[in-house]
This record gives sequence, structure tokens and C-alpha cells, in this order.
Amino acid sequence: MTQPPKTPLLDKVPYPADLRKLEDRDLPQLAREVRDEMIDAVSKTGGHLGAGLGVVELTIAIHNVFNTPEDRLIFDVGHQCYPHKILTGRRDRIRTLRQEDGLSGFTRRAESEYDPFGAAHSSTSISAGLGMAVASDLDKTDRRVIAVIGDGAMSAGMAYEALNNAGALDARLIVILNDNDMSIAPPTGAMSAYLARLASGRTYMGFRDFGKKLTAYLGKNVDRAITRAVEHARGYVTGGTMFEEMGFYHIGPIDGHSFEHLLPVLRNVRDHANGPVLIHVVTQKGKGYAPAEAAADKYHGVNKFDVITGAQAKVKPNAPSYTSVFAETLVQEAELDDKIVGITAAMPNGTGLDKLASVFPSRCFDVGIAEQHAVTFAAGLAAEGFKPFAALYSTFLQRAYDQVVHDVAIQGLPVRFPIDRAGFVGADGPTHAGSFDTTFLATLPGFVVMAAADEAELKHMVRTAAAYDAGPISFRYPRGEGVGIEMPVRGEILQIGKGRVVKEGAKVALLSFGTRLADCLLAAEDLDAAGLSTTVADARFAKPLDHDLIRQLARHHEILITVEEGAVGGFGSQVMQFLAMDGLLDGLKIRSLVMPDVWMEQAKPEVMNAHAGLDRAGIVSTVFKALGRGLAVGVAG
Ligand SMILES: Cc1ncc(C[n+]2csc(CCOP(=O)(O)OP(=O)(O)O)c2C)c(N)n1
Repeated sequence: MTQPPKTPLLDKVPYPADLRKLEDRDLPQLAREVRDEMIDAVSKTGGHLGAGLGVVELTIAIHNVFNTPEDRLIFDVGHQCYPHKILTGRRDRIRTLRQEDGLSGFTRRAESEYDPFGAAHSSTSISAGLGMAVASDLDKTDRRVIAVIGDGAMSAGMAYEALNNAGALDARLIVILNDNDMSIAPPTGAMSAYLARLASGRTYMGFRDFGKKLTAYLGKNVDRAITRAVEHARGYVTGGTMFEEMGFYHIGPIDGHSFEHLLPVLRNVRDHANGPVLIHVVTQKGKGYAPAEAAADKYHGVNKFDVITGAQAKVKPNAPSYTSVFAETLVQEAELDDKIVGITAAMPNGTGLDKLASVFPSRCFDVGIAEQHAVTFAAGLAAEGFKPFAALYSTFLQRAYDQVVHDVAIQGLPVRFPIDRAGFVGADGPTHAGSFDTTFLATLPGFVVMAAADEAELKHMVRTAAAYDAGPISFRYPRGEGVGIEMPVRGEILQIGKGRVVKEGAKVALLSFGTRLADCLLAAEDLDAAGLSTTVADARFAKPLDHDLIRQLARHHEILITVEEGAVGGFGSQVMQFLAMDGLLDGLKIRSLVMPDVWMEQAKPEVMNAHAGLDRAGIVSTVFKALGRGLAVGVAG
């Protein structure tokens, strides 16, 4: 006989306080409802699916056992927080995830008191949690701090810096290692192999054994010195795990989909632990949704999809994506030059380096989520005469800035930096926008900084970078597809520091750096039609600047506008500095169009460019304003 359907629980638990009123036996049903809700929401918005599905039980268990938001719950990366959002008063807005004016796809302090720490870049949770645990100690509160971090995020150095510090401080911090044996791609590295050994070598820890052990070792009444001695002895005798050696009480592995495992362990830790604890929880990415479980990437990030079949909406591209042009050109150049090697920091698919890996597996390195290491590793290869392409997203390169400065630039090493996702990225919002790379790279002596205006230019830049051995060189290109321009069979080697005039005019000069060129050309049509003869130039280089080109534009036009999809301090500022020092500013009307000096929220990139005034209309209106003309008058000529 089939069971009658149970009354939905989710409607009764808008907040964790309500969830804490449920019986333990109700929680599996709640988990099923949260999963269904999440699958339905993401099928409409697109977004991160697999990671959240894997932590449904864990999220419910944590909110059930701990007193959130007073107890602080921090999700590393934050891409697995959709179940958390559903359970923390945001269910009514869950179908606005990642949309303009909607919920963020990550945790955000500004969004909810249940998000005590914002994230999106990985491996920060243990550091932030430690800060909060120490604050709680200093404030003499009884607050617990829980950091949930994935096995992929555990490949970053920062996680170990934090563990190292937490062990030494003996802080009351709970780290939950959510081990689903996946990063975005399958995880790489010795640590991943170590976790797999831990997970397979031990059977799941029964809560009775564990409870006894924990109370014995960490019981509140046990003197800390004795506790430490016992722990130490235990480690010594059994060999201990790495986490134990670092001063953590290490529990696990436990089954992260079983409330029978999760609840007693978490309750025990809540009630008895007074030093750092690491709970190793084994979960399955994509759990509970067959298409996700079956997919190679466990549906890490998805477009809108059909819930029944799992089939994702496919947008028919008009042109190849910049990423694929980069990846194919790199393979083409690598076939001709065996010194070319590729490096990715856990993004083989996102950067397109999986293509290089499939052709030259021994010349492509996935170093894990370890951007700092990726850059210095590339520097080592360059020092030995190799031609490393360290392919990173603009936003993640930020993390490796000192390595770029100290290990690469100061030593003048020819590391090539393909910078993907430059400019607005859309749904991922301000944490992922590629805003600052031109600013922070063009300020470095000896760096060559390029931006591709279209996909053919990108092909030239890959070849130029491969051929350039005199020092570091970067080239930026955006997310998404190119403009559909005809592609050369092979890229050309560009002359370093030389831009190009794309369209000649006489009164207005638009000087573009990167893919805003297309909008500059459209704006030029409007301006020409309004009687303002317009020159459009593609700078190609923010460093070294094409001084002759800039001088010529400044001297022979009434107004010069620089346009770039980057923050203030980048290309436009370099141009302005040059013009000022060259004495060319007098009498020239110059305007610099950049991203606005605010953290812009998620929206479609074209909408963000329009808000920023970086699109066709924005460029035209800037010209009219600079000339003191109203838009309507201007358009009428
Ligand atoms: C510094 C940084 N580099 C790269 C990324 C891109 N990224 C997002 S999630 C992810 C994988 C994280 O794996 P894991 O921590 O195991 O979480 P899971 O998705 O498996 O739950 C990566 C590489 C990032 N967010 N931050």
C-alpha cells in the first residue's frame, strides 16, 4: 500500500528557529522538500546546482543543532548556499537567484543576518571563522562558529594557513570538511588523494563510539593540558591524521546524507568541544537528482533546464566564445612550439585549457584552487626557458598579485597571462567581475598589457604572447562569444605597443581598449550621422602605450574619449597620465569611460555596460555632453 503524502513541512519552517521545533524523524522529509524546491528554482534561474544538492542534509542538520544566526555559519565559496537561503527566510525570493535585483548566488552579509560572512572566492572560510571564534572568546560569549569547506577549496594555501593558526590558538572553531571528491572538475593533488584514503580507509564512525571518545577527550570538565596530552598520545600511537597533528580534534568520516550520523555528532561537538574540531563529512555532489548524479561535472553550474529530463537550455551561439578561441589558438601554437605549457587553477573547462590537456597532457597542469602557486610555478617554468601560459580569470588573478609582482615582474620573467572573464560577467555579480586587472598590471614596470577587441585580435595576441620572451605579458578577453569576425588561419605577431586606427574621422576620437570597440564603432555611426566626424582606434596595449597614436588623436581632434570595461586607474588613467606629462591636455576635451566606482550588482553584462555608460548610447551621450550639446540637438545635427 502506498503511503498517503505527508503535509509539506517547508511551509512551516521559514526560519531555522522553526526548523529546530521539528522532530528528528521529520528531517528526511524536509530534506526532500528542500531538494525539490531547489531543483525547481535553479531550473528557472540557472546557477550552481550540484554543490547545494550535496549539502541539503548537512545544512538542515547544522541549523537544527546550532543556534543560527547567533552561532555563526560560514559557507566556503558560498555556491552551495541555496538550501541555506531557502531555510533562512529567503525562500520567497529563491527564484530571483542571480537575476537583476534578485538574491545573490553566494552568501552576502548585506542580504541576511544568516550570512555572517560573504564569499564567492574559495578557501576563506576557516580564516574568517577563526577570526569570529577569537572574537567570541575575547567578547566572552558562548557563540559557536562553524565553517563548511569543500575538498576542492582545501587545495588552497589559505585554508592551511588558517588551520595552522587555529591549531596554535586552540580556538573553539568547528570546521566541517565537505568531501564530495569533486572540485568543479575532478579534484587534483596529493591532498585530494589523502582525503580519499582517509574516507576509504576508515569505516563511517558510529556515533556511540564517537560520542564516547569525544566526551573523553574534549569533555568540558577535562583539564585542557590533560586533553592535549591524550590527543597527542593518540596521534603518536595511531600515526594521527594530518588534522590531528595540526591541533584539531578530527572526527570522521561520517555520512553527510544521514541524519543519524550528522545529528549526534554535531550535538556532541556543540556541547563538548572547546578547541578546534574538524568533522570530515562525505557527501555526493548532485545528490538526489539523477541527471546531476550522472553528469561528469555533477551539474556544478547549469543553465535553465527541464526538471524531468535534466536537459539544459542551449543558447545557439552566433560566434565562437573567446575562451574557445584562446584554447584552440593555444593548442595551435603549442603544436609548433614545444616550450609552450599551460597552467590552470582548478578551471580546466572554464579556461579552455582542457583542450590543451587533451592534446598535450604532459604540458598542461591543473594545480588546484591555488592561484598564487600557479603564478610562481609558472615563474619557475619561465626561468628554465619554458613559455608558460597561466590562464586565470581576472577576478582570481587578484589573489596572486604579490606573486605577479615579486616572482614574475621584478625578475622580468616571460610568464604569459591569458586573462579570461575580463569585464562584467553577469549573474555571478561583483565578486566575479573582471574589473581591476588592467589597473593592477599596467602599473608594473616592464609588463606588457594587452586587451583583445574581438576574437581575431585574441588570436593575434596568443601568438604575440607566445613569441614574446622579453618579460611578462598579459591579454584580457571577456566571458561569452565573439563578434563573429572572420578568423585568420594563424594569428599575427603584433608590434608591441602599437595600436590601430579602425575608422578615420576628424572631430571626435574614440580610443577603445578591449571589446568595447564594437560599441565605439556603433557610437561612431550615430556621431557621424549627427555631423560629428569620428575616428575610432583600438589601443591594443595599455602598456606600453602607443604614444604616437595618442598624440595624433589628441592633436587632431577636438575631443578624445577613452573606453574600457575596467575600473578607474586602468587604461584611461594611463592615457591621461601620458597626456598630462606630454603637455597635451591643454585645450583638449578628454573623457575617460570606465566602470563606475561602485560594486555593481549582478545583471546581464549588456545591462551592466548600459548602466556604466559604456555602451553605444553612453558613449554618444558622453560626447554630446562634453561638447555642451543636448542629446536631441546633437542627433538632429
Ligand atoms: C579563488 C577561487 N578560485 C577558483 C574558484 C572557482 N570555483 C568555484 S567553486 C570551485 C570548486 C570548489 O570545490 P569544492 O570546494 O570541493 O566545492 P564543491 O563545489 O565540490 O561543493 C571552484 C574551483 C573560486 N571560487 N575561487
